[in-house]
Amino acid sequence: MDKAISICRLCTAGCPVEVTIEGGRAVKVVGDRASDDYHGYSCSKGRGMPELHNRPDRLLRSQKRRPDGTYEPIDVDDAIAEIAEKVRAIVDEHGPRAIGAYMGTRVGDHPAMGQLGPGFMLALGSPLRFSALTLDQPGDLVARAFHGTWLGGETRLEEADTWVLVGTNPIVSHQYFANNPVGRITQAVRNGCRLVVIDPRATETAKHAAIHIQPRPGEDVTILAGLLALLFEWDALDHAFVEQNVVGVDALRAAVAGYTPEYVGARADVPPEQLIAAARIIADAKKGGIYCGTGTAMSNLGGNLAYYLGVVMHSVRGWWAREGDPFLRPNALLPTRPSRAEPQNPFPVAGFGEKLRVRNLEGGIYGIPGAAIFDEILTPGEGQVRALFNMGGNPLMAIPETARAHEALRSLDLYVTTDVSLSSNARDADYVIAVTMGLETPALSYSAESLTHMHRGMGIEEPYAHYAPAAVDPPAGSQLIDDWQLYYRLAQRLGLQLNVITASGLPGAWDVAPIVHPVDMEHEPTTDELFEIMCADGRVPFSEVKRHEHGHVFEEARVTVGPRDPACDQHLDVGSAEMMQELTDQHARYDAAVVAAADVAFPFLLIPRRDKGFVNGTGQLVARNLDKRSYNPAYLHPDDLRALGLDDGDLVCVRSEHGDLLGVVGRDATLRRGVLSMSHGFGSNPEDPDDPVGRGANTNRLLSLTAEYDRYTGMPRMGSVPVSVTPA
Ligand SMILES: Nc1nc2c(c(=O)[nH]1)N[C@H]1C(S)=C(S)[C@@H](COP(=O)(O)OP(=O)(O)OC[C@H]3O[C@@H](n4cnc5c(=O)[nH]c(N)nc54)[C@H](O)[C@@H]3O)O[C@H]1N2
Ligand SMILES: Nc1nc2c(c(=O)[nH]1)N[C@H]1C(S)=C(S)[C@@H](COP(=O)(O)OP(=O)(O)OC[C@H]3O[C@@H](n4cnc5c(=O)[nH]c(N)nc54)[C@H](O)[C@@H]3O)O[C@H]1N2
Ligand code: SF4
Ligand SMILES: [Mo]
Repeated sequence: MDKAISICRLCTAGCPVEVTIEGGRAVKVVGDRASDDYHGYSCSKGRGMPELHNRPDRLLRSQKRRPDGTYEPIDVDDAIAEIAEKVRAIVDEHGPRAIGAYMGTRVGDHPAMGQLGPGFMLALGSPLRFSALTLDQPGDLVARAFHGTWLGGETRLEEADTWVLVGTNPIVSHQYFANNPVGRITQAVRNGCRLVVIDPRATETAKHAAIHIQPRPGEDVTILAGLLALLFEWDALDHAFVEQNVVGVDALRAAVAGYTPEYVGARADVPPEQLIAAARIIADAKKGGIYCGTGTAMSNLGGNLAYYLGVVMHSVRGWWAREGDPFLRPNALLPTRPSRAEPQNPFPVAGFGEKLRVRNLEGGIYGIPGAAIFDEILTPGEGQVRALFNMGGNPLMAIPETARAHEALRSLDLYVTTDVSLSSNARDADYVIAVTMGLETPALSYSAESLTHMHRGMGIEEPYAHYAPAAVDPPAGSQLIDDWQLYYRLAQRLGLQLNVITASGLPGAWDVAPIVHPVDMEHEPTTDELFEIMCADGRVPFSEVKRHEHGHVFEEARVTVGPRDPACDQHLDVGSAEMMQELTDQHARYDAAVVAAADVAFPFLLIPRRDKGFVNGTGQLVARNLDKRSYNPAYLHPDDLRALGLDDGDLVCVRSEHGDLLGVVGRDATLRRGVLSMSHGFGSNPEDPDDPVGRGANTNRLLSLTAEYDRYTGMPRMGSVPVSVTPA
């Protein structure tokens, strides 16, 4: 029995793990106790990696679709040769824009893939990299565009007097406080930090809250505006900070004025005293923070305004890190960013990206709207997308309107995906390239760092870095490649030059000149050689990182927030005209009678949640989760179950205005009544019969891409969706 150290890459927490190996296969995974920064932390998903790697339906060879829809194994280099020929023919006839890519979450598994996948599209000359981020929390970036950026970054949880968590459950999701959220939150609370949690469910995180507001879903803007209104009423602004760094205060004061505790209480269905008590905690906190999550984003068309009010709260309370404070997320493998106690102006959200052919959408700081992908495929005319590369995502199931997704994917001249099983999504592909899984490839704590700009939860708070060689061999008899090798070999055949880009800013925000390193296109590099290039401009030499088997916090790479540049004349904007208009409109549009009428036909509100046992659609059929199930229950409050005459495990039909699904009921006493809480990424390929117990149900069948959507990112309503529930 051997042991090896590796990194779990199932989520962006990237926990170091100790793998027990028998006969070349992983048999046990636990958190690595010798780790500097994680101290042995891991979660049940990470510990389930052996089962995932050794899954009985593991794809051992690449597959090609036959005309009758079945698949036959194909040698991977033959597959790549055929794909290259098809790409060449499509580009020759229709130009590079006819080739699209969809960037999903599994790109993060393999840092080299994060470089060479997008690099392939860049080299091809196609701008159409549809991004899963635009169906996630694009509001986080959009909000910072409207607000501007505090170059000093934020405060550490451990130093905060309060933290406000809106529609996020980090103890399960790890999207914030990633290196052991439960331990860090427990300790912070013990040290006097008072959490305010806003969530229709009494989550694992809410259990640690001083105040848990359990509102009607979809009212985060209402509640945040209400909290800000109280701060104005009590004059609880950090005047010194505001004076020097902030503009737009009067506009903000005017726009939130109508959000009184009584109004908020009635609209969000929460006790006004609770709102006042939460505002008290915020008003008293000298240091603090606020994070929103997918609950907020899904229910608010991506969450632009809610996330905006979040950063606004930081600014009016002066909660940002000050000169002399630690600079969080300083990077270790990549170059760092400016770290001064000063504001940087708002920057453009869009207006510079690829124009899409549908719904007036366009690329922006958030990337290319994933919500446009099916229309770009199905709409004939110049620029029509005819080939799609799926880079680690699940376009069939993760995007609303599954029937249309299926139609679009199957209509393509060429659909190529990488996968580790013949998943529901893979069953729409012409070529399924069988790839290695995490423990079978070298690991590097790179992905979270490279995503620092994309979401406030990304990046590693400490100057921490970790490299680990492959821990186990690929399964016996398999022919697998790393995801990045597909794009490298395609580029080779097409005569394209790929590059590694180690520093890149956001247009208009961080105009960091890209540092471009050409990749040797003659001799295929190893993954380690690519890592070497990717770390070339980092703060800690790759060779140094490699010396620390268990990962390491590099003290020499620590950064302290520096003084304000005396010449700084920039500001943060808490009163963006566009955001204030939206705030006023949302107040004016609200009509209690309309809400009550909607409740009659569709008495429940569907909301999203993350499952402890799965990461989106990964791991469904390997049910090593806590309940030994491979489906996503349709969770309801026990009183709602009783009223509907339903019990745990019953089959139900869930209907919305846009579609229906067959689901399995789950009992959840932590829910607010009247909500149906379900996770996504489950379900069958539309060609197959529904299998609610075996494969779960796809909530994206209940949603519409066009009924209501954000004008920038195209993100539709994906939470707080009116539905009915009836026994099936
Ligand atoms: N175990 C696990 N971890 C994951 C994932 C996973 O699938 N499983 N997915 C990963 C991904 S891709 C992401 S983006 C992150 C997401 O990370 P989070 O955003 O933290 O996701 P959740 O844990 O679902 O927390 C969302 C919370 O919002 C609540 N909610 C729903 N609707 C509303 C609403 O209208 N208002 C408010 N205030 N709350 C609402 C839900 O009850 C839920 O508790 O997690 C990542 N980590
Ligand atoms: N209704 C609804 N829809 C949502 C959300 C929601 O809350 N509700 N959340 C949204 C969010 S936040 C996100 S981030 C997206 C997620 O969107 P995606 O990234 O598109 O979806 P995933 O399910 O993470 O995709 C994982 C895919 O990778 C395959 N796979 C599994 N393991 C491996 C591996 O080791 N290597 C490779 N190459 N492939 C593998 C799986 O078969 C699957 O097809 O979904 C969004 N969609
Ligand atoms: S928190 Fe994320 S990275 Fe850590 S063990 Fe769990 S799934 Fe893996
Ligand atoms: Mo996500």
